Amino acid sequence: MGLVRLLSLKQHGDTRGSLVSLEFNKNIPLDVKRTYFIYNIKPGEPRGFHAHKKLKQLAFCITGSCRFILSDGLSTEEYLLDTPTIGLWIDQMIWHEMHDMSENCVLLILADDYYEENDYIRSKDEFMRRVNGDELQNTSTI
Ligand code: T46
Repeated sequence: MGLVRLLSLKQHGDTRGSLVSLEFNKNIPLDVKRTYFIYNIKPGEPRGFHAHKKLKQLAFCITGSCRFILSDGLSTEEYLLDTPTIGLWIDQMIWHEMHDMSENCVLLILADDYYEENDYIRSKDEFMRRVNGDELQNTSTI
């Protein structure tokens, strides 16, 4: 399966504008415990550069655009998030980076757990060690 997994939401549009509704555990198949948004973007400043040990997240770009780079340690894929009706899944143990965020970019992130700094792997070396460690363990049990 590819690293880029998307969730498409229905847009209720009429002459007044557009509306998108998020219903947790309904059209959003995630047990959401926390949401946060990222805004006031300083142009050229990338963000992310970490993986989560357990946390699963879904990212929406409400306005503007943001290029996500995702890696599982073996392959790397990228996706330009620029439509408010499209959510990008950020699974556990996926190294993710946000680049080229437009100045008007607003990211809305849904997360299935509370903020816990211990869940972050902020060193790429440590991430690669853990991923390769898991790989070695998986091969040795075959
Ligand atoms: C992620 C990507 C997509 C909190 O106190 N509570 C929170 O819920 C969050 C998310 C962050 N913080 C604090 C921790 C840092 O002192 O806010 C500060 C900035 O966080 P960070 O440098 O991790 O921000 P990003 O944009 O690099 O990463 C964020 C999320 O932290 C992360 O979970 O997956 O967005």
